[in-house]
Parts: sequence; structure tokens; C-alpha cells
Amino acid sequence: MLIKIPNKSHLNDSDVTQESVYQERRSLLKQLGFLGAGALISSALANKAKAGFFSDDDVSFKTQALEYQTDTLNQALIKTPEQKIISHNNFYEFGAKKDQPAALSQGFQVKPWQLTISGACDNPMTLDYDDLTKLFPLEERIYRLRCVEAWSMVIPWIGFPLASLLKRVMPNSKANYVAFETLHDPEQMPGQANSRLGGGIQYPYVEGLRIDEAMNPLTLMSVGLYGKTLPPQNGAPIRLVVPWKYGFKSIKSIVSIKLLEQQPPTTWNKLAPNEYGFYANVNPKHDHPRWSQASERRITSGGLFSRNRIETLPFNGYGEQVADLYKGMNLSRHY
Ligand SMILES: Nc1nc2c(c(=O)[nH]1)N[C@H]1C(S)=C(S)[C@@H](COP(=O)(O)O)O[C@H]1N2
Ligand SMILES: [Mo]
Repeated sequence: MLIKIPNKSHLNDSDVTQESVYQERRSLLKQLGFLGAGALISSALANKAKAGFFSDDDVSFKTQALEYQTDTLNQALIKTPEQKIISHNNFYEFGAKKDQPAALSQGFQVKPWQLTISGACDNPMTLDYDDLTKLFPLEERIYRLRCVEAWSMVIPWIGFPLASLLKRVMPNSKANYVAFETLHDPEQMPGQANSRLGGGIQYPYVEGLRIDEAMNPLTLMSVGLYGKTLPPQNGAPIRLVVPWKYGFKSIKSIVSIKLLEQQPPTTWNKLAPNEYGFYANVNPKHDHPRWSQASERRITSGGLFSRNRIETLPFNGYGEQVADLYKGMNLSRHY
């Protein structure tokens, strides 16, 4: 079923407009019978011509919005304005301040790009730039993104499940973990050339997941947001999105994915193991030494009446889909 995404020009920085677009879309979905008991809502299909993006060819992509009944607040799925999503970023390769990635990444070249998937698998492969948007059907997924610094956003990502990619490379019986690596290119990424600018991180930025976390249907490889290819500051041309974990797990501008037998090292855990664990599941009961995790500041349009201090939910509200992955584990120890 094809539904047109609301015209982009309707989306601006006003709370009221955001809310009304949201309501409009909900009633459209309702009319078409998509809203109801089901948690999975197949919502919209756009193609390049209509959306005016993914400029390379005629590929149409399926978009699919996921809405979860676990949302406890009406505002939970009111999207953060695009302008905020692309101007308030953590991407230390382009500077450790929130406004630096947008300012310092605009010349970033993503073509050519190569993403290599290797390690414990029978069919290793290398994807080129064009493969990233063409090899797998693209979906839209509206997810909350929760940073460990206690701010959050609601972002309409475009991408495909990591599971689809992993199935293609055929992981073998030794594939217990998946390791991810960001591009290392100090000429293009000033934070890698200047350690002060780059926040003292050891580059390349690396992340990891257990294989069952990587195969979970919520785990997304994102190539776009708000119907357009990713801007550099959000992790062009391809990044990970793991919505039930703190944002630092959602590694950007990925060039390598490796299947491994052992748990791989991860950037923030190496830097401060007492602050950042490997699992990093959103957990309101486990405080970070500097930030209480009990509540968060939802970044909205910032309107006068927007209530933006909200309670943090276990697994960022995705417990129904992922809590089983951690059965029997002590989550205060494995934070
Ligand atoms: N390579 C790389 N990936 C990264 C980061 C980074 O500094 N470098 N920051 C992480 C953090 S802390 C967060 S909160 C999210 C922010 O994603 P956004 O800027 O798209 O909101 O990206 C994550 N991915
Ligand atoms: Mo973050």
C-alpha cells in the first residue's frame, strides 16, 4: 500500500505545525486502516521523484513507520524538527561541541565510499556508495534517539535492517559479535587531526554489538533522514541506529563491519570504562556518574508550551522488542 509522505514544506519549526502534521498523518493512516491494534504500521512509500532526493536514479523505496504502543506520552512520536536534528550533533571527528559537526563537515566527500563486511562469515563483501541505497529495500522508521547526556530526539530515519545485510554475508558459527568502524581520514575529519578538537578520542571510532542484538529487527543501517540522504553531520553515507541503546552505540560513517568470536573494544568504553559500558542499554535506574538517567530533555521545536522534560523509559521504550535479549543478565553490572 502506497501512501505519500506529507509534503516536506509542511514541516517547519513550529510546535503547532509539528503536532498538526503528526495528527494529520495519523488520521490518514487511520482512514487507510493502518492504525489500530498492530504495533507495526506500514505507512508510507515515496520514490525519488516525489521526494526529490536519492538523486541517483529511479529507485523507489518503501518506507515504513514503526509506532510502538509502549509510548507513554502523547508527544513521544512527535518528530524533532529536521533543523534541530541536523544542527545539534555528536560527531567528534568534526569537533566535540554540538554545533561543530554541522559547521565543519560540509565539504565531507562520501563518493567513492566502500563498506567492507568481513570476518566470521562465508560470503564477505564490499559495498560501494550506490549499493548502500540500492541493495536493500529502504524503510522509514521513526525512532527515539537517547543520548547518554540526557537529551533525546525523535528522528524519521530511512534505512534497512542490519539483519538483511548480515544474512547476505552468511555469518558462521564463530560469529558471536559484530564490530563497526568509522572512516579514518584526518584530512577530511579535523577532529582526527587535532586531538583537542576531537575530544581526545582515539580514532577510528569503533563500536560493537552482540550478534543477537545486531540481528534484532529494530537495529537499522540508516542512509537518510526526513526523506533525504544523511547529511555529513548525521553520519553520511551510512550509520548504525540502535534505538534502545544510548546514542554513542549508533556509530556514524561506517567503513567496516566485522563478524567476530570475541567482544570487540568500543570507543567510549576504552576512554572511561566506569562511565560507559559495552551494552549501554538505556536504563533509568543506572545513573551515569555525571548525568542522572531518570529523565531526559526531549528536543522539540522548543515552543513556549512544549513540555520537554520527560521520564526515561527502560530500553528507551523498546523493552517489548528487546528485553528478552538480556534475560538473566544483571543490567547494573552490564551497563
Ligand atoms: N563516529 C562517530 N559516531 C558517533 C559519534 C561520534 O562522535 N563519532 N557520536 C555518537 C553519539 S554520542 C550520539 S548521541 C549520536 C548522535 O547522532 P546524531 O548527531 O545523528 O543525533 O551519534 C553517535 N555516533
Ligand atoms: Mo551521545
